Amino acid sequence: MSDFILALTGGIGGAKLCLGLQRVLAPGALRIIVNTGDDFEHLGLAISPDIDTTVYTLAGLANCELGWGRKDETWTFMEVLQTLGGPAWFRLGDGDLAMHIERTRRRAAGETLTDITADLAHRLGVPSRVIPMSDDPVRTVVGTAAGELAFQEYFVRERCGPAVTALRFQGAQAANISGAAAASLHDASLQAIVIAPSNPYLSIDPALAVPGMRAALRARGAPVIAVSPIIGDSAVKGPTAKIMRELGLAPSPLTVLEHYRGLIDGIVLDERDAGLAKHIHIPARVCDTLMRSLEDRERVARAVLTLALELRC
Ligand code: FO1
Repeated sequence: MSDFILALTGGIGGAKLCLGLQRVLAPGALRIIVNTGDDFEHLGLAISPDIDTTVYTLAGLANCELGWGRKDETWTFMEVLQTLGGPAWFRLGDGDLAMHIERTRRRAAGETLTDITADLAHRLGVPSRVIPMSDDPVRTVVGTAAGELAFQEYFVRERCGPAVTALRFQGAQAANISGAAAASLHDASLQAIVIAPSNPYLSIDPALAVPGMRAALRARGAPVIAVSPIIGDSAVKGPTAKIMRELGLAPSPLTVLEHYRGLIDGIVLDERDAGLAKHIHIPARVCDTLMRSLEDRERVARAVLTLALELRC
């Protein structure tokens, strides 16, 4: 059995770090547990946005401008759908559509999301294991003053506009950790766990809401390291800081640290927040965490791995 690192991730911010880890680690030495709280059924298709963002990023196929979907995409399907009066608020590119159709076909034939994801990732040349957090449906539901919205209605259709009053993860209590995720978390070759700089409330909490996940993350005593998705009082991308304010939380890496209290052993902060290190009660490492280039992603990955090594000594 070979040593490996396990990452817990959601959308594009987390996928960038996973790519950095994949590039600096030996082939096959990265496994990734991915949020499925964003999954939904649309046009009769099983859509798993965070799984696909992770797979496309690790396969070198991601659309970097959009932050989701495939690069060099064409949009004939959407154009025709719109002409025919179909729902056009959630855009499915022509190439991306094949992913959803194939996943839906295999789900209907009885395959698990875990097996489908592993096979599709392998076929697209991904050397890391991409693992759904659960094979059971868990759906993030966003509470707003005007009532509850399904996650993609809030995120895409309403463009994160409504103020968030609450979040819940429908189905989580009845869900099981996927077999592959549980096996990885209990594997003696697990060296460290990385909580990627994904939205803690939208992307990481759905996985933490699955019964047994928190205990499983601590099961082998491997160091758990988070990378802050907040720099100063802003998120690099997405609504993390906005949601924190709406939930009455100060957007700060210290709030993220507090959120993960009892779960993490170390944190990687951005160099702009170096002054906060003295307020932090666990080992912290500081680096430039902005990940624009491949070199940036490798740099953050190395910072995480260095901290993991220090924590293991
Ligand atoms: N995000 C958008 O902002 N607009 C879209 O039309 C959209 C379509 C889409 C299709 C497939 C897919 O896998 C992801 C897609 N996303 C889209 C991104 C996605 O909804 C969110 O970024 C994630 O759920 C949050 O991590």
